[in-house]
Amino acid sequence: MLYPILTPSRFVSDLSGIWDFKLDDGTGFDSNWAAQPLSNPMTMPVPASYNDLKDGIDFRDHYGWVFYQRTICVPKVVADSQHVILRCDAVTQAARVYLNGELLAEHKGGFLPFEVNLDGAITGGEDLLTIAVSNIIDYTTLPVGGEAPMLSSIGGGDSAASKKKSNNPNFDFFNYCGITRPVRIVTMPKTHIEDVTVTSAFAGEVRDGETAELTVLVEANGDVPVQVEVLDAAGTVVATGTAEGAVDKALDEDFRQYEVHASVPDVILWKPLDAYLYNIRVTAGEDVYTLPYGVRTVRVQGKHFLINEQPFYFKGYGKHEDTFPNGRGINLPMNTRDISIMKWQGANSFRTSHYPYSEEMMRQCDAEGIIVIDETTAVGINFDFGGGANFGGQKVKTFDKEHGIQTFEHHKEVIRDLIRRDKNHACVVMWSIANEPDSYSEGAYEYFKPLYDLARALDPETRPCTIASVFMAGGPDTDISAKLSDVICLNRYFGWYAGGPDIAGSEIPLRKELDKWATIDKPIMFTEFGADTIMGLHDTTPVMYTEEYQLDYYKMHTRVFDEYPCICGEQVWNFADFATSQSMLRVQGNKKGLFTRDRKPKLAAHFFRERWNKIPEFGYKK
Ligand code: GCB
Repeated sequence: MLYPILTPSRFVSDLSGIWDFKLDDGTGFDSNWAAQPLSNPMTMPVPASYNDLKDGIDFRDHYGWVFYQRTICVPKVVADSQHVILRCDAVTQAARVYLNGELLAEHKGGFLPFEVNLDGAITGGEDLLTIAVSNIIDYTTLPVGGEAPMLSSIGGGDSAASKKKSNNPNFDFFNYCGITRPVRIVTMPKTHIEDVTVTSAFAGEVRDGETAELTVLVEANGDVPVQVEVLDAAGTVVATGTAEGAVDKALDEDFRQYEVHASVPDVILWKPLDAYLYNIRVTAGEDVYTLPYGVRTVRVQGKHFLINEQPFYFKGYGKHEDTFPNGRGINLPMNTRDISIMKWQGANSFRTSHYPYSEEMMRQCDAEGIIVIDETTAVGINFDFGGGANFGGQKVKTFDKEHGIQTFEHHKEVIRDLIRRDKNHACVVMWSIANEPDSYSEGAYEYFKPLYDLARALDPETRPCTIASVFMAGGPDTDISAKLSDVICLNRYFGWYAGGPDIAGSEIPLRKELDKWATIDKPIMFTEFGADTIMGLHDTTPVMYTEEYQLDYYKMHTRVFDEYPCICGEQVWNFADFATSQSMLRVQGNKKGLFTRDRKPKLAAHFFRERWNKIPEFGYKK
């Protein structure tokens, strides 16, 4: 799916601003709120999560639907001559989109874009746009949750509050919701480019100065002449190509697919922390679309993760899109700051734990040379966490046909939509199919094998695939990662959830597990390891939660990593402190950040700054 941009043939109108807003009191759909202006609405910014923007727990933890509303106008002359869509970048967790009271589209899943066709629905006057948003998570949604009566876990008995419905996330981040990323009206010619896919190949060696052979697949909804120009960073056309009619590989019968080849001489490769982007300008009939594109290769060989055929070492973090008061709402200044902090620290990568991040962040990582492991929304596929997914104290197995997880079909959709959105990004080097699923129980292989197959089949670059494997998965004998993942990604908490506060003692099981993984011929990396640390808490004896404990914890781990040639990277948990549901284990959120939520460094941040600035991007492990 194409990112919405202005081009000589496309116009974009950003609907960011203050919208009318109302929490559903249970009558929103029956009384058809979408058909008329909301009565007594609140004000609400779009894009943002709504949760932290008004006071009171009932607002923050509202369960169910909310309604956003505003008017839109598209001049009749435009609506008559152009194809008009509404482009929603992310509405969390589900959306129903209405124009003048008529339901035009529904979308499930809170972190990927969708388009609503407005052709024929625009009146040319003022049109009432309503987006109803649900925050409900259950065993069919990704992320996974359950419904819970409040207070049930602390013996609320039959008090009135205990009967109140609430979300019970089976994951460790606050269920921020709303219209979290931009909503735009986009116009384009009626016969237009629907999608562009670019891949590159090398006849000779993969290095600067060689010729890169680009293949550009263009999907359009009609028979049109298709041309491609490749522009270098200075804007000079360095290669061109023309399609010889549509090829018979259309994804959909209404669409044609065109294949264009262009040879880029004296190529400048895209490299980690040294990005170089070409612009691919596609012209299909009257429509023009320009895509930034970095030329680089990625593959796994033995125990190495190769970028441009050189062994890369991941230095970085698991992150969250989490700031105050935006919640998960897009925060462009903070994204910019985060990338600056990563570079200050000598990091080169992060994982989009635990959902796809904004397209603006992905484009910025392309431009800044930050390496990204791109994760789906599949978090919580593990009933051993209990979360909301286990009901009534009854033990249910994750893949139990009747009562277990029912996410498979949606999981496929998410993989399809994620790859369709992010396939052209140079920054994306690996797909993470899920975070900490139950990868060690009966049914896990049958659930995951088709999903890996799907990702590999859909990705034109066939990037490596992985899951971030949970502690309980044990080693290669029990964890399906060993069979399915191209890179073994370990989330491990030796010295925190297991073995804390005995850091020295925790080194023994850490090494034991690594010894087992080292026997298989695959690269291994840590995608999570960390310790909760309250900024400003210090002690001469490093006890848990102090900055000294976090530092010692990381010193022990990194010393061990340096002794294992098979380890190709370390991504700490977490870049910064972040909001979670309330619980006895969380002090106003998860405090495992190297930085506080407002991005001030803890002691360990300085340790990693020293370490990572000494570790080269390539060739660290021989
Ligand atoms: C994990 C999860 C992550 C949590 C983290 C923690 O294993 O993947 O979402 O936030 O542990 O801090 O407990």
